[in-house]
Amino acid sequence: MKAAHWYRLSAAFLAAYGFLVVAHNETETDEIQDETARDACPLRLERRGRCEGEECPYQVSLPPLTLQLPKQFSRIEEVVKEVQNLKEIIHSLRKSCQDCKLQADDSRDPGGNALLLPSTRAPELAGDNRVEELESQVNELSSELKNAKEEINILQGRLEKLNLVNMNNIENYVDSKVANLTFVVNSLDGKCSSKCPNQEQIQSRPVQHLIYKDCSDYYAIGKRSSEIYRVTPDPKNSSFEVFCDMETMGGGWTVLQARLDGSVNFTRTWRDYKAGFGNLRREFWLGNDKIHLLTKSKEMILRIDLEDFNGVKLYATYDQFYVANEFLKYRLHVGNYNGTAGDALHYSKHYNHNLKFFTTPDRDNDRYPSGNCGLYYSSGWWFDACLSANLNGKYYHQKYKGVRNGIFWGTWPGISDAQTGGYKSSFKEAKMMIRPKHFKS
Ligand SMILES: [Ca+2]
Repeated sequence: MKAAHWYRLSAAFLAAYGFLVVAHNETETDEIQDETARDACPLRLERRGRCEGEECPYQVSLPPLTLQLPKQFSRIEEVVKEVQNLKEIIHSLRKSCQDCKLQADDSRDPGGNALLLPSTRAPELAGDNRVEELESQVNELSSELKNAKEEINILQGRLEKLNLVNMNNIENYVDSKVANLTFVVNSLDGKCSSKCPNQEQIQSRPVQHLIYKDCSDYYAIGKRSSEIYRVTPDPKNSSFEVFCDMETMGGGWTVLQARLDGSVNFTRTWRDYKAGFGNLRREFWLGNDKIHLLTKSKEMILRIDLEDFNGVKLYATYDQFYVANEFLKYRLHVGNYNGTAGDALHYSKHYNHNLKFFTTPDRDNDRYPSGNCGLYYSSGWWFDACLSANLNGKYYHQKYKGVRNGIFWGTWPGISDAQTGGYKSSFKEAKMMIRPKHFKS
């Protein structure tokens, strides 16, 4: 608007100026030139031509005029051109728009009847309808998008939940299935269908044909001396020797671990704990693979016997005991506690050895993120983060100082009490053994 205003103003002024110049050029000059007078007064009145009676032609000469024009002045021509161009564009657009409308009407009505409608408002109405149609389509699309977004959110939530089904959950599942199957197999043990051989046939069989799965089978055939026996808990795997305790609490116990005198080092590798080490008549760890086979073969209970250096003897039993295979890192499953030594395997929410993996100084499967409990406590055990029990700790012949890496049972009477000089108590003897849950002595 400003540019247009300037243009109009300037054009009017130029026109006036141009006229003056032209008039001046066409004028014949027959007056007397008086240079000094012209210099003295820039505004001059002169007579031009001849007088007719008293009437004479005169002319006024004005001084040269200088006007400051705005800078945009030089762009006026450009602007005018642009305006012209824009006008043409608008015109062509208007035309094409009209064509468009006609085409649209044509396409909607192949007969071209729309063009023949008497009302001149028809194309406009059609346009309005079209807009409404488009609007409703857009609304539809946006609601569909909203639904899609909600679905994406739901799916995202499900995906997050699925992520929680990690290896631990799968292992839990497999373990529980194995435990269930073990229970079913055990309950079927000894139960025969009508096709089974009768008792006479069984009794007439030579004794060497029987498979002794664990010490309770030897007890069942009358063995009463605590000794080394050969067992075959799983016919698909080779047999191996175990020490049987035929005296404690009715006998029939297969011993898994024994500490007596510190003659065997229990700070061992994964391989050692897997295969077993020590002397079956003295101190030893039977071996995780063997423990797995024994506990898989029948539903087992666990008994732990402890004796401290004051001669106090206490015990703990668990009504279920199962150790998973190596693939599942020999995970521990223990049932309900009973006994006198206290339930150190389920000490608290934060110290719970049940369902923990086996850890050795060279294999960290514990729940302590900043290090290896097995390395710190010199042992192979089902560490949590880290322990309330550790029967494979170092054997100390007396009270000791420093890291509590000795044989430990956290619920032992007075074990957590402050000792003079920071001394820690240890155990004189420890023993772990198993027997079938449905053992009959
Ligand atoms: Ca760790």
